[in-house]
Amino acid sequence: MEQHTLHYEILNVFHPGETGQYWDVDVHATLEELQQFADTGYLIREELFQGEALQKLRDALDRLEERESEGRAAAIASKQGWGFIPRHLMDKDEAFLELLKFQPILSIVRAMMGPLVRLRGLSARITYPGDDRQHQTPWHQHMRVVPNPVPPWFSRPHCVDCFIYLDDLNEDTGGVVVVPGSHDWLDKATPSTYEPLDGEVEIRVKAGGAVLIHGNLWHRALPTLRAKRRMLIFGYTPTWLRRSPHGGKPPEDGLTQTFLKDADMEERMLLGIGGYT
Ligand SMILES: O=C(O)CCC(=O)C(=O)O
Ligand SMILES: [Fe+2]
Repeated sequence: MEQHTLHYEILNVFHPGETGQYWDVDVHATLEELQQFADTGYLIREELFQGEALQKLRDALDRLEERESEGRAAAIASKQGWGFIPRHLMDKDEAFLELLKFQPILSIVRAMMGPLVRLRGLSARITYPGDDRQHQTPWHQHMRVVPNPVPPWFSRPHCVDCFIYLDDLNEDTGGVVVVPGSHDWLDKATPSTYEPLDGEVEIRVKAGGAVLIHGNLWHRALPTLRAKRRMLIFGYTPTWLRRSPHGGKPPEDGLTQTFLKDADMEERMLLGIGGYT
């Protein structure tokens, strides 16, 4: 993997020399790949997790699925829906908390949005095979706050969402479909359908592969027809955006609470504390 180093300085900090003024980011991508990500709104990473690392994530998610079996039962019972979406994963298993600073993702996030970023959420999506396309998603985007018309000083929300697939995407599990460039369409809403759109691209990666998207890229997940499909969704935004509204409050005795007691400035920032003045 070709890498390059980015040097950032945060201007006008209160105390020159303070931690967080200078950042060196070893970016796990080429300049061409970053440009392509900016233009199309997505970037594919094959084999991000392999062997034991992949198995560890699968095991952690399988354990969580067992513990939250009521959510699973409800998802299987519903004939139409997105599937089972467990939330707040970093509070629920060390295997997920360990990914807080996973550089192959975080370095790209920082190359696209600057060094001051936070985790918006880490959730999973598990879909189960069933007749009649029971688990699929309509076209959607993730930052649903854009007004029409767009006023001159509107803060356009940027977000990098990283989909990590723990099973192969294929005919049986269902690929993910995107419309390249649609993250820049600020004056249009996604149609609330499951139908193909002009210019769409279907992406299939093998287990352990990832797809990074701008949070407002138009996308949909194809139906899971014949085999269970597991994936993780990491979302990162600038530090000054709020966490995802989905899934309610994190568990009070979650792992991140203990972790925060000894966390350094960067870790606190990634978990949503500080990072701006
Ligand atoms: O399952 C996928 O491939 C994408 C899921 C998705 O878009 C979502 O949960 O927001
Ligand atoms: Fe989505």
